[in-house]
Amino acid sequence: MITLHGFAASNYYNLVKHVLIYKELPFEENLLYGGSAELLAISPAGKVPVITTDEGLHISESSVICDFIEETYPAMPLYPDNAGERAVVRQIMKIAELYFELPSRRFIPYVFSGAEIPESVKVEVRQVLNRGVKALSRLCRFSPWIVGEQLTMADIYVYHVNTIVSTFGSSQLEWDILAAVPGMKAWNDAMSQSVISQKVEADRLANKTEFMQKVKAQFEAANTKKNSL
Ligand SMILES: N[C@@H](CCC(=O)N[C@@H](CS)C(=O)NCC(=O)O)C(=O)O
Repeated sequence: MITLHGFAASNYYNLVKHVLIYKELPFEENLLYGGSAELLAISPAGKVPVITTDEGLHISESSVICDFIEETYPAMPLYPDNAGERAVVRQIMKIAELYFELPSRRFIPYVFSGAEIPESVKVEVRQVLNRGVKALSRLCRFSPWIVGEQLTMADIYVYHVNTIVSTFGSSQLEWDILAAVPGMKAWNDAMSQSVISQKVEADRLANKTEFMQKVKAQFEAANTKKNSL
């Protein structure tokens, strides 16, 4: 049975969990946070999620895990048969990661520490997000799924990317970023209604308080260290 390591407040963890549930694969969850020695032993970059396979192989990086799951468990496919169409799905996932997820994440340390976000950072993040908005507007169809009639890995991936875009990007820039991509907002709302999304969201909420305590402890430890230098 696959073991999924990480914590439910992580959107990267949740997208892999969503894929596992969608494919009806049995898996167990192992609660691990960033910075732990146990995580570093199985994740080269010390990031979650990580999965441990039946053979005892540890795999990190969410998009790599998604590909591994698809290749190993091809039933209930999440990629199209056609190689060109598969490339479009992966292109959307990559663009969402580079131009939606990562710029929005730039705000996280400021939000968690309560520090003011410098205007220069906001300008830079807005520029990158704008690129993402334009690229995704050109690529996504939302009819009804991102690439058309088949629900694909891109639907699951972008849906969980969007939690970070809304929570950090939109709120800090006072810009409804999802609404800037034609069709995305309605599709995102539909995705959020699925039984799987609701289960993943319930688990995320259940983990939120403990996760925030960990974050607070990390910031306090960093401040103590800074003050003692
Ligand atoms: N590129 C990685 C990013 C994963 C990532 O950033 N995970 C965060 C949680 S959402 C993490 O592990 N943070 C802990 C840390 O940075 O120490 C992926 O796609 O899996």
